Amino acid sequence: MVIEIIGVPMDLGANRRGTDMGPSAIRYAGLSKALRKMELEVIDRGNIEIPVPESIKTENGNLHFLAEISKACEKLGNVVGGILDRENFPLILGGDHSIAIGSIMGVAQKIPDIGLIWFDAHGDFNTLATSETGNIHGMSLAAACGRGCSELVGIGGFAPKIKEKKMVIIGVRDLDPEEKEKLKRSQVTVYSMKKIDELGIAKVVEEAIRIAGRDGSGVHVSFDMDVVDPSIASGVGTPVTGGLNYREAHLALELIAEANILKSLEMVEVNPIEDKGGNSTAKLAVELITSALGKRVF
Ligand code: Z70
Ligand code: MN
Ligand code: MN
Ligand code: MN
Repeated sequence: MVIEIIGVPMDLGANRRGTDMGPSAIRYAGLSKALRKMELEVIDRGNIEIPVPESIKTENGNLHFLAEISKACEKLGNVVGGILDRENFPLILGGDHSIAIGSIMGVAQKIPDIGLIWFDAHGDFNTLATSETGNIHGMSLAAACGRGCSELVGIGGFAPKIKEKKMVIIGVRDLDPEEKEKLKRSQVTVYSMKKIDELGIAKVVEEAIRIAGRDGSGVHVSFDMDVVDPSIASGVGTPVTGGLNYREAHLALELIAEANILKSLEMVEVNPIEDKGGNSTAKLAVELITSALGKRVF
């Protein structure tokens, strides 16, 4: 398998700087070397060009940096589509989670009926009407469902990108009040941390694979590093206590690898500025990527 890496140094969708350095941090943590050690062929396509926030003069007041994010997502979607056309595997490095709109555009364009497994402490299910921040990284899953403003929803010229019935969120523990109600009324399947405590991560992931992977069309995994507990992943934009532990995070991705359903993967929200342990969060991201791509102990 040929892995094509594409970095998206995006922080326009979040309220603090630093996730723009995520792709560098993950590369610096030894990503290519780790993948080549697994005998995977790696092509690094560099980064999508993203404007620097301080250089943007007129900013959309309600949806922060809407025009810039939409444009970047469209570009990313086309790059991801190209990777799939070459029958290679897209590995997308974020960047804040707004980039998922672009990743999903690319994958859904090429693989109709793709499923989605979304690891996150958050729901990212806001729209302008429910968001308390105006930050687009809190709206990207909703946009993929066809919910929200037309600029985001219509990226790539089609909507919804994926049917809600084939979407699963794992690890949620921080939802805004209206976001929660909207998610409850949707057809997205949500496994909160409470559910993981009750059922165990293996059972949860097994169910997620069944739901998102039904019909055999494969899944895109969007992995927000803040799903992992901040005690081992401090370098994220929005840490929330009570997340996945080290083995739960690995096992989840190991089970997905074993199921042979993964069509593309993105790792987002690594913020090396916030990291309390050197570059430890990016190092963990590299490890998790190797698990998702089939690294086996035994
Ligand atoms: C909040 C919002 C969010 C990630 C924070 C936070 C959303 N619900 N997403 N960090 N990855 O602003 O909408
Ligand atoms: Mn997120
Ligand atoms: Mn999050
Ligand atoms: Mn909030």
